[in-house]
Amino acid sequence: MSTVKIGLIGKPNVGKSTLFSALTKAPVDIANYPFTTLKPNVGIGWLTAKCPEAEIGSRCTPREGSCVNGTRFIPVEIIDVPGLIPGASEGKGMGNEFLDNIRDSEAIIHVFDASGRTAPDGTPLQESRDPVEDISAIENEMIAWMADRIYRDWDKFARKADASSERMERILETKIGTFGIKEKQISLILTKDAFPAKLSHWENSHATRFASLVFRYIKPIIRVANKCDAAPPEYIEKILKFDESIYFISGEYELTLEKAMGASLINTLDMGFVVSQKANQAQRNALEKIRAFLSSSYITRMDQILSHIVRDVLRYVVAYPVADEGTWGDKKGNILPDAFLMPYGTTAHEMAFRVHSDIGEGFIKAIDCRTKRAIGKDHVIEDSEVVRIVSKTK
Ligand SMILES: Nc1nc2c(ncn2[C@@H]2O[C@H](COP(=O)(O)OP(=O)(O)OP(=O)(O)O)[C@@H](O)[C@H]2O)c(=O)[nH]1
Ligand SMILES: [Mg+2]
Repeated sequence: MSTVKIGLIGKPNVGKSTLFSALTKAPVDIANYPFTTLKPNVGIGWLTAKCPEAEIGSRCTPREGSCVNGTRFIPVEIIDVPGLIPGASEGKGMGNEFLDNIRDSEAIIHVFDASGRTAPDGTPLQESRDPVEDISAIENEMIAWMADRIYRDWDKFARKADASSERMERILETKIGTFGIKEKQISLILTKDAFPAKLSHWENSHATRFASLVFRYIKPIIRVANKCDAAPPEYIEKILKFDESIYFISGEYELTLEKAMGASLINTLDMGFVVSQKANQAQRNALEKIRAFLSSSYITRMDQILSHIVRDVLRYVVAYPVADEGTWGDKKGNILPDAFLMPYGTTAHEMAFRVHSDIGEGFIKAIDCRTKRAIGKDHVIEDSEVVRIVSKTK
């Protein structure tokens, strides 16, 4: 099944794996030295959505993910890679080969250390330094990595391409389709700057410009300031001044809460958690400190960041295909078995293809299960829609 993929990148030792572990609940190596992660970690994080089960008065039976107290957990793939350092494109640190593992990620979370306690190569520091200093350098490494992949073997490719009668965006798609970039998206990028009409006239600088536009318009980079629990207020201000859209978090506190939840010391990850009688005084104090910190107005919880990326930045909606508009179940009686993540703009007909290619080909109409009215093939599926597809195929 197709899942949304999100890559986690950043300097070494900034807390990428801590965040990965908290998002996916997977145990991975976390340590206070650079290059703890040597190979990418792939796991599943969970996007939450309000399940429509209450409207039908039955409990749902998800095929994938789960549903807890009316909150549906929908899988999203998260990929944690080793740390990047300035000069990685020239082979410094662990180089940038490992970034090929996040080639088809739709968005990138750039984690940096808000406490400023790590050197550009990730070495822990006693004295702190300006936390915004490395942000652009790391993002330039991402651009250099993609530009290098685009411009690799360019001459041969460009000569062949210029001799063919195909549209430029279609030809470019054959070269950079591995980044998950579609022809339409390439067209958009080509309108954003002046690129030579002949591919053989492209220089390395054009590939670099193209790559930087990919990160601006197609694969957005979301900046996340981690270790805020250890960051002085003046650093938080400095970061906000640099970019007010940055999210502030504490991966360590999030992970501690996850562990407390796993040990049944708290009943929920929400800030209204109740601490169990099992917790000793030290655990109680730690949990209260975390509650106070994560309740600060400038802090965002990690699940909110994930939701923001998938829903607001990538503009996905969640829709529920069912076989029966009365029960909202499938043919076997499973209630709301699937929660599809689909880009906003997906039509009922496209949704039918997502269910099964036969269902798409035999499409007759769809039914909005709330109103029980028929909807046509071009109807754009809205968030939380429950849809029955009527198709010629049985
Ligand atoms: N104070 C504080 N420390 C944190 C936080 N998140 C992670 N750390 C610590 O930072 C260190 C590095 O964490 P990792 O998750 O291994 O960092 P990484 O970015 O994956 O590092 P590499 O794999 O080496 O690139 C560990 O000692 C973590 O415990 C946080 O939110 N606050
Ligand atoms: Mg790591």
